[in-house]
Amino acid sequence: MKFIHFSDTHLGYSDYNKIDPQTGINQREQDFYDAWENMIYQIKQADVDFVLHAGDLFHTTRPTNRAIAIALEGIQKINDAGIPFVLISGNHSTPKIRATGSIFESIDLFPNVFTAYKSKYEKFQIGDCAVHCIPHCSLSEELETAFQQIEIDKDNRYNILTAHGSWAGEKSFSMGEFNEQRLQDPELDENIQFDYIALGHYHKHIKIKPHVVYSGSTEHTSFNEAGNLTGYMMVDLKKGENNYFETPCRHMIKLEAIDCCEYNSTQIYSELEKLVTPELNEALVSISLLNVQHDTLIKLENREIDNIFSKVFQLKISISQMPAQGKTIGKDINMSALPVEFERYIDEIETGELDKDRLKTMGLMYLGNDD
Ligand SMILES: [Mn+2]
Repeated sequence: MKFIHFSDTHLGYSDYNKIDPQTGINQREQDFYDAWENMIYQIKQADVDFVLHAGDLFHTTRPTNRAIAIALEGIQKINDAGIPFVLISGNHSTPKIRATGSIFESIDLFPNVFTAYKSKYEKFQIGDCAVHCIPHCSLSEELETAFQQIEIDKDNRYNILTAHGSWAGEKSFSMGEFNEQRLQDPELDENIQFDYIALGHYHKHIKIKPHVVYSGSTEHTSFNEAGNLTGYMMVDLKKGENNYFETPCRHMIKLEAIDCCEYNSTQIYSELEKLVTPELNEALVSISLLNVQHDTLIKLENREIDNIFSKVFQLKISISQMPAQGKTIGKDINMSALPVEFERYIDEIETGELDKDRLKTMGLMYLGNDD
């Protein structure tokens, strides 16, 4: 008995305003579709008895028509190949109000597809395997009830659990989302022992125990995930083995922060130039400039920095200013923050008889900058 476990495909996610020249779709949105289509291809190539998706199929509870069409197209391919496909809903795809209905009602119409999305425990029989499902539950009481209903099915050779949420324990598997659910370890009850526990929610692949595994996501939804691999688990129940396989995604790279306390703007540009490598091409890149002096900050040009990183897909830059005298705490400033742009502007213009310093002080006061 072999199966693939994957999760957190977040179809419909989109960000930045770059367009895929071939499809005309937002490029990041397309990246997530590519990752999904690649998974469908991998599943079809692999000789597996079934597939598990551990939640967050879609990025939102009300996905767009396009995200739905792409999801259905993939699911149909697996369905038509005769491979049973189990999907549970995650916190990103569970409506807060039940009357909204769920897209999973439609997905469930495929004969080889089994979905758990009703805020309750469900069990599916696939070959000689019982698949116990805990989807995202809207209420904590529902989650509690779901856990109470878990019972090992002794008539089956294998028992698998799939659940979506952050696994309780010493280490935190939180995504920092307000509606995430905490999963207790059902094996603390000595009558319960699974052959494999397929988890979704945490976007980084991790084995909590040899048989308790987050597959991780197939793309990255935030810079907190920079450097994480993307991929899926191949589980062989008969051999008692499970292995992680990496899949391609758009690279996301967090560069080491630069301490700029002794640099002027030209020196900062040349430090940034040193960081440019071919690895950054078409990647999502983030960089922090620390301790930038106030006068330097005013002179830094977005355009200049963009030119240095002209080959990256998207640059996220965060700048913290050198703490002013008598102050101990620096403050994160966005480069295009209004007060900074305002000061930059005043420096550039001819003010005639007007006092530039007074203009700045008053302007910043009106803009709500208490510096
Ligand atoms: Mn997720």
